[in-house]
Amino acid sequence: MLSRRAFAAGVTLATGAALTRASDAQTRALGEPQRFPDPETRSPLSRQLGGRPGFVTLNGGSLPWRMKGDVKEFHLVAEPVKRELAPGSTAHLWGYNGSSPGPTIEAFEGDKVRIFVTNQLPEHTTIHWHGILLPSGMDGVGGLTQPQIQPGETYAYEYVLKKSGTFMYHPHADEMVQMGMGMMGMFIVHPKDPAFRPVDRDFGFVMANYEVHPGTWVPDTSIMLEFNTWAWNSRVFPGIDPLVVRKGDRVRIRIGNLTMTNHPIHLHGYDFRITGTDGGWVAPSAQWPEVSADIPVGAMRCIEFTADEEGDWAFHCHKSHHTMGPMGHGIANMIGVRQSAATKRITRLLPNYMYMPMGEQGMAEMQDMAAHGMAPPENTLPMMTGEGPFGPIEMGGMFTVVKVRRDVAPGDYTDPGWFEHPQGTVAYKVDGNGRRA
Ligand SMILES: [Cu+2]
Repeated sequence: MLSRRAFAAGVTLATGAALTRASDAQTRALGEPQRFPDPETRSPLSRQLGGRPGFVTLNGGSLPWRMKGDVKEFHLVAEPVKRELAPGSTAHLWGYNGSSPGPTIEAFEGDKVRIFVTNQLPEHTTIHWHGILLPSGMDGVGGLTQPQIQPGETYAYEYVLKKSGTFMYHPHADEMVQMGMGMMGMFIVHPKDPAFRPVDRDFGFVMANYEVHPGTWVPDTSIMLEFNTWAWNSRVFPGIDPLVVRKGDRVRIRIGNLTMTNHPIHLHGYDFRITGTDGGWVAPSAQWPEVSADIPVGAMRCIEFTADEEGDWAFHCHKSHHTMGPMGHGIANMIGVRQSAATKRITRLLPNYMYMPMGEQGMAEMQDMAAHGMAPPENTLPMMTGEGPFGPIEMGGMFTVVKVRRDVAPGDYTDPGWFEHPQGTVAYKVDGNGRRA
């Protein structure tokens, strides 16, 4: 344990100091940790970042810090949280500071940081700082580099941020349960030089998978691969906020993957470059154009583009079952199957059972059912949902919209509503002669 004097002076930073258990006095001195109970996208910490645009955590926010001498102090509290996945469905997760994912940590290259981690979970935990170069004893692997943080204990992690980039934090203790319950967050280290790859808008999210059985609230963490809830910052469509962009802005989107499979994240309307990973920035000569960025498991990708085309641009995982709600998983394939005879027989056998033949002509009727009040089980979202300006959007899971508008003020992230397409720029119905109907 650090001596009180060493702690006050912060002299052990970056000298390979062992991880320390915070004393009661230190923990009391931390004050009440900032909590993020609502799934709203908060304004970036631009003021605290010296006027730079700041990072926008979709449906979340960044953790304010305090200075103690020349050290930036943050306080994370690992604890059970309730997270609305989308209106109509709330999951009982584990997270940090009232939210899953936990608040984003933002700092600068060269900063000395001290991150207090208080464990309010029913079991032990640790935090691993994914991608950050630090002394081995600060790496947060329970049993290997530190004792587990027991319930009620607070530990301090101290290190210098050697390089800028896009990183994550998550437990390295009982991982299948703790990540399967939503414990994760982003860690953004801004370059010291404001002229290094500046952007006007800097968004990000970390992807999680859950298996919340229909009609229940707590994820089943025994699942290996067949999850039914595919989430960005523990939100699913239509609960994921749009990415609001001013026309002409340089835009960066940072995407982390802590699920059990890869996600090809596809943006409509633009080609982009992959400009960074959790290993560092990609040199311009090594970047090639893409419209989908495949994000491997346990990795991050930054994509960048200049928003020169106005519109409502779909932004989603290209695995179609990842853009579906939980009610679409694990059902029989009925496409092309004539079910009327079977329906008659089932109805004769079970006269009091309302048997509904489904899926004969595809599954779009599921969206109609949802729209007409055919409710799925309590706390469970339908397979396809969401209303757009032209009708049902028939999506769920990992889907949202990048909204590019000319009349957005700098620093304004308010949802501008649906795009008003200039006349003559929307696909149109034709008659048998190919003329506009
Ligand atoms: Cu996916």
